Amino acid sequence: MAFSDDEPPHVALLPSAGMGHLTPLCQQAATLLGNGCKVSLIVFHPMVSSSESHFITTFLSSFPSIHSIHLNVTPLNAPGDPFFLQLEAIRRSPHLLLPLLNSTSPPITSLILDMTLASTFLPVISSAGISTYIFFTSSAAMLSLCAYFPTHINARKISTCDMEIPGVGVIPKASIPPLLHNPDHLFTTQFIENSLAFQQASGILINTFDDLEPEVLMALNNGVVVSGFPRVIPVGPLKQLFLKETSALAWLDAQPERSVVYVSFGSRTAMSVEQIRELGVGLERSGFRFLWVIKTKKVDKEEEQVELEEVLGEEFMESIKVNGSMVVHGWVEQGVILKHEAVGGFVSHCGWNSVMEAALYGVPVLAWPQHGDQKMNAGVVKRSGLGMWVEEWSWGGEEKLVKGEDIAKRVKELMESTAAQSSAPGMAAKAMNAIAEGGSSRKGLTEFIAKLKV
Ligand code: UDP
Ligand code: G50
Repeated sequence: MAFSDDEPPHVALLPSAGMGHLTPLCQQAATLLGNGCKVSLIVFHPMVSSSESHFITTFLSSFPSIHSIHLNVTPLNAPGDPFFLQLEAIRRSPHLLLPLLNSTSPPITSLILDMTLASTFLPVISSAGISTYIFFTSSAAMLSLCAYFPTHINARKISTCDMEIPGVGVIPKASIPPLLHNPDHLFTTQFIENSLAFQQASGILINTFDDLEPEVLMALNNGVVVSGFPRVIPVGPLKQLFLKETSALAWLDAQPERSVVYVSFGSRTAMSVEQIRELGVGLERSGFRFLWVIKTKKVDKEEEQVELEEVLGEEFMESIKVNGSMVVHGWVEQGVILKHEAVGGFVSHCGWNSVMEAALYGVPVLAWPQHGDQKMNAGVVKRSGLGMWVEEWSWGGEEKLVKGEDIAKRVKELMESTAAQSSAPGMAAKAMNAIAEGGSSRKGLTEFIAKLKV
């Protein structure tokens, strides 16, 4: 993009903890750089997982003109989810960031802020005369829930019933992120504070596109969900970064087209050992070859990695060899896998980035949400035709075990259903249109960048 005067806008991006937040903010950073902006990335230390530190190192070396601003946060010495603790530590550090922003040259004119940091950072940054945009890393469906939640709580006083979002519809209680059922939980308090802070933002960028969530985006932007809500700018699907060789690539190359089921539950979801075993039984019984990424630890830095044999048993490991499938313990470059023509289905926890990657590459999804916002995202998968969702399957640490037989039946359905197999590639075509010249997401991005100059 050409700018009217000499200086391009200088945009800083502020991601939150976890790959699900880091990935889209860095993808957005790369896109802004490619469109002529000067870009700075704020990087917090120490990081929670090795995936995050490895990702940042690779990202910064791939884009040497992106300037990084390092910020040391004081880790909280408390028990609990390490990602939430890191989030809390970051939320407490706007006063450390401000002097760094003020000392950059050329000065930072705009900041793109992860939604989970809105309420503590937005007032401080805005008071310094920097225009602030929110980046919402989940679905527009989840954004509508977030936007309407303070009104819902005020009207009802409790958050334990179904929720009717104006212009969107009724969200069953079971789909509301479990922590939000407790109005006194810190997560809920922050969720409400962040939602209210969005009102002060210059706009909200989101990794989705018009054809994937048309009604919700319209309701948000017509002021039906919350009147006077800032403009929501869909910019997805985001640009995929370093699509390089992975350990599974040679194996995938040897598989027939659309024959493989890819199975992954994201960067931070560890299932119970019993459920992992049952999933193994199901995948085997489906009769399809599978590429299964297993996580046995929430944080990959933790010591005492369990051996896969210990979890799955020697017999199962042996049968994988016979069946010709592949199991990876740890990390794969997911974009490479979903892009590969051998992959014909994706059993996914529905972290929003994974859903968008499936949409981009036209891989039908069998949604098996596990935590947080994932049921809201699974709803998008089902409504849009990107895939299917068995709503009664267990989630959120429920004791209920989903049996292998049931899993096998659904995997077969996913791989053999003509509807699923044709509708997902259709969605990929719409995704590509959205980011092509003249497409809805491309227009949104262009308008956003033009405003950065004003
Ligand atoms: N990811 C990956 N390899 C893995 C697991 C995850 O490349 O083994 C990437 C995935 O492609 C996505 C991000 O990490 O871009 C995870 O974000 P998502 O929102 O899907 O789920 P989360 O991990 O936050 O639950
Ligand atoms: C992770 C999680 C639970 C959860 C969510 C997660 C979301 C996303 C939206 O991403 O709902 C969101 C989260 C926090 C916030 C504002 C918006 O303060 O484990 O519900």
